[in-house]
Amino acid sequence: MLVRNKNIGNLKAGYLFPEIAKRRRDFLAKHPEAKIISLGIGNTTEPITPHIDAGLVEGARRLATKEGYTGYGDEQGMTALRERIAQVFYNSLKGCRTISADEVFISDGAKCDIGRLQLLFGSSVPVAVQDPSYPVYVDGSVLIGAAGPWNGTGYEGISYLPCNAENNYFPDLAKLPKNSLVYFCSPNNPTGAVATKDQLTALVKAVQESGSILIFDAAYAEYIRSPELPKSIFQIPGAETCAIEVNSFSKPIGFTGVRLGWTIVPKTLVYDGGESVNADWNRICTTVFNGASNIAQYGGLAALDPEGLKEMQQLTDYYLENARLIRSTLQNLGISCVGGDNAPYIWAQFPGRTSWDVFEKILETCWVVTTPGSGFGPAGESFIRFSAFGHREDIEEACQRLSRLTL
Ligand code: PGU
Repeated sequence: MLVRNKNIGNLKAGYLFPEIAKRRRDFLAKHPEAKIISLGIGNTTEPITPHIDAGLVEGARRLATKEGYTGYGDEQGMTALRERIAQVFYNSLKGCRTISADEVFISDGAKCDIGRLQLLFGSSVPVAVQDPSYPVYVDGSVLIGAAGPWNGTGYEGISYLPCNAENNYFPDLAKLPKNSLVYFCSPNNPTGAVATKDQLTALVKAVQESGSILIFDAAYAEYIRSPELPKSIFQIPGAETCAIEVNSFSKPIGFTGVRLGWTIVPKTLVYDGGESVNADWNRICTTVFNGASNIAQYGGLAALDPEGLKEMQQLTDYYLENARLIRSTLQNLGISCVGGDNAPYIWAQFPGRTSWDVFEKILETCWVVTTPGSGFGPAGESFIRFSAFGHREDIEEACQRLSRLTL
């Protein structure tokens, strides 16, 4: 018989969000009367806005015409979309290094690209992550064999860089391992913290000095409202020689189900031997990816029109208002929390309690699903993440229920 890939066996448990969905199902089986509200997975809830929807519809309609039909497209994405992303999200940003269209690779989402990016570095690269962090960085590293097995407190081969109230949710950069792959997410999932220009400048310097490469996840960049906070790592000088940026249309325009993202790999980024990372990424994309859906890409193009950008702003404002409501409810209860002002997540601390214990308590007494902080890494223990994605009336109802929470 064929033996199992031992890397899969090294994963300690199921992926976090299906595990939460299972607990919700188990609770509902016992309490079928419960009207559960989810502030758990960061899944968008509001309809796609009219101008962007028209772009999708037009993309689909084209396919039904002889002139407009297209089959496989370029694996890297439509040139017009690559150009537009470079222009709108980078070249019009203050202090951003100029990004050219051939440094933009269109994808079916940031999660998928984070998984594929690991093919660039293989199984022997040391990995550093913010702790807590989006689970795909660590679980993906285990799957490719760069990390694992679990040693009781973390996976072998992963440097967990704690981010907590003591360090203002920014890690101690002296702990970066040499020649490693460093994952960094800002605005952060799960803490909602956003790194300042000075912090990102220090990060880029530390990554350069340690001979490492940074994978910067900017999936929530469009939630930044404070103008002095960088939206892209390429606003930091030097990032073009040490960083890759992954990004997505999921959270700014509700394309979580449509699936569209992009990755920036600068042509100035090289390995130790001088080989081009951009050329290798092109090779990987052309080999194990066949391009994002052409319909989705027309939707993406519409999102980058002035009208689409206005809709993007309105949609992200809506979720940020949800975040404000949740945060003030928690603060009124005396719960210490961060995030929610430039990010759609609130990170709340419950000292002396385990995350799963608090998760169960909130589910049982408020019928609200959350995400246990320990699912994002060892430093997440005793925290709960509240997601601001939800219909306003559900958020208001959840806040009312949470305001009666006693622990
Ligand atoms: N990057 C970060 C930091 C994310 O939080 C998420 C989604 C993604 C990437 C995925 O982006 P796509 O472009 O849609 O692939 N995080 C959500 C959803 C859970 C999941 O497993 O992706 C969350 O609740 O954390």
